Amino acid sequence: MMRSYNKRYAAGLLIALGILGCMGGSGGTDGGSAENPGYQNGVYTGDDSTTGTMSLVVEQETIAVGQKSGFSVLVVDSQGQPVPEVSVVCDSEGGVAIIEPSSGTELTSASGHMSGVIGCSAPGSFQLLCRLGSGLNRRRFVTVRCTGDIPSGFQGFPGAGGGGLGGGVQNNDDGDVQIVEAGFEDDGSFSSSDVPADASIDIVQIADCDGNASTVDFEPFHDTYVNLKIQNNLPERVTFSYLTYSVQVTTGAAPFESSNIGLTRQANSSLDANGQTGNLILPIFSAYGGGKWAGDPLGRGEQFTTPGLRTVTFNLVGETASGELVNISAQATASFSNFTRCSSN
Ligand SMILES: [Ca+2]
Ligand SMILES: [Ca+2]
Repeated sequence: MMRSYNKRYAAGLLIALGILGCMGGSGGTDGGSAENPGYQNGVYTGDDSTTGTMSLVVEQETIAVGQKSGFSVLVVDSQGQPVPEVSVVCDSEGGVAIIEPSSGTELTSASGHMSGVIGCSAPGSFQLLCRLGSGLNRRRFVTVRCTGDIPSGFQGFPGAGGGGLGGGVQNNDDGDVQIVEAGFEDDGSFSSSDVPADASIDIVQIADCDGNASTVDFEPFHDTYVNLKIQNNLPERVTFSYLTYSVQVTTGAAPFESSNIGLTRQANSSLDANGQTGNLILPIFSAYGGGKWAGDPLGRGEQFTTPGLRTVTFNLVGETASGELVNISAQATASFSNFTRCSSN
């Protein structure tokens, strides 16, 4: 007998903008200037070379289907001051509607805020994403859990926007074995077993961080790992044997399908019965030749060459102590770009 469990988790992935900053170039800042590096002629032009911060907060991250919640975005510059009149663009997966602003776009107020209202139109876990307009590379994700059944007669939220991030497959909350969180480790640090909130995947290694050819200072650049938090609600032990993933590396091409990534050497590949949770951390993308690759750079691999948001689908296979197949899946979206992780030394 074969039993298949399927749960998609739209991971709640946040981008910690403040850590991306790198004061690149030689002598670009003199340290004594009152000029904020995020501004030019008084206009905010913050980018990856400055350390402005954007935050996204949803008043209620768990919302009953048919109900609404407020959300707000705050944009501050590298000195912690609010940034007014900057364009914020928000979008969502299909089960979350953006009721206000229905266009998804609004300017920040004098206090650096943009606020709005979302509503749940279907049960499941769905991402809300807000980014800065004007080509500023700032994005934040929040996962919204929509609970309960669709109320009879509920017609959705007429006139609302959102839904542009894609389908957002509905939850299967009765899944006996499930992936409850999914995220990425891309900066080489595995400081905790928590699924990281940072969804930034660096695809270009800078060869000379300080711009001085006489010193050797490559940008820190690491393989990318997935971090899956898994829960086993069955009354028997589950042991996982391999993971596969698929991701569209090249726009317009077929998605890259990985080989089986074995778990046999992973100490944590088994979960005890009755609710035990654990994290699986496995390498998925390789740092090679200054670039980032899905699969094997020297074999069947494909390099990420264009920046953008990509959703990675994971499939985890194992079996129960009594020999039943367990097959669970999850998706997580990340921003792939040439992030700057040079340290200012
Ligand atoms: Ca150098
Ligand atoms: Ca980089």
